[in-house]
Amino acid sequence: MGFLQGKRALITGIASERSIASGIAEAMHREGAELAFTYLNDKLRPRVEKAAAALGSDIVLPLDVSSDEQITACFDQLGQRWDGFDILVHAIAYAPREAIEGEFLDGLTRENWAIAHDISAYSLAAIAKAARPLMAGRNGSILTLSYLGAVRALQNYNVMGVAKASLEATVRYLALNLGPEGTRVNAISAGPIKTLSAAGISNFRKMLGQFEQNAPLRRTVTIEDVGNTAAFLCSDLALGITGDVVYVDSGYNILG
Ligand code: 0WD
Repeated sequence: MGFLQGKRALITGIASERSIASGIAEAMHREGAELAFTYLNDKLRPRVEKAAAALGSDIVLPLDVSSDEQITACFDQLGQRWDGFDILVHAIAYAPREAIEGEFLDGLTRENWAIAHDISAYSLAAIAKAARPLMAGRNGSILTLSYLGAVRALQNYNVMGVAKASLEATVRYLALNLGPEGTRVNAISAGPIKTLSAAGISNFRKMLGQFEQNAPLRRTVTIEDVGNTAAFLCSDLALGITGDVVYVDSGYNILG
């Protein structure tokens, strides 16, 4: 029997089969969780429906986190299928491309800053708030994805690093707020993985090579590595862990 048997999980952020969210969904399914999915727009819908069907799910809901109406509607609709659920996976981030190439100040505008923080950090708190009534009192677990640029100044990551710092702080405040009702909130800080989002970061290939040569484990991480840690963190094996950022990065973050 899998260690997520009897758990229900809502997975956001699938854009392709290479998405980190796809690796997470796969691992959670393997461990026995029942899944539901969201998709960003009509273009991505068929892909997410296909992924859902392959993992035995027919709950596929629209969710663009820039829309308050869609956030409300998503959890209303989920509540019609499930009287409650246990796991919420937030694998969503976005910054305008000109903000994540070149130097920090090159792409700095009030608008780029606002968009990066809105989609990449505020959205976690917003969906946690909307999910709260369905998740309370059942050892629930909320999980988001961060990156080392939250705590180190990394070339090109720019405003996304600032948004990830906000995301990690949001994890701590949500953990404090939701802990008394049994809901845990954590982040995985993943090493670089070639996904659609990552392709938008300039010099990403160079970064991957540099990572592989220097990380203590001398290898890049996979969506399976992240998926397995995500499944553990959202299971009752991790009931003592909340407000934390767990690094799944071949040890890269310990380097001086
Ligand atoms: O190296 C990497 N790939 C790392 C990614 C290292 C460490 C962390 N992460 C994070 C990302 O910052 C993100 O938070 O992992 C999370 C998932 O990213 P991913 O799997 O690398 O990227 P991708 O497969 O592109 O999925 C992210 C998805 C979007 O994809 P596109 O390519 O269409 O932007 O986030 C979704 C969308 O599906 N997304 C939204 N969902 C709802 N509402 C929105 C939105 N407004 N914007 C983007």
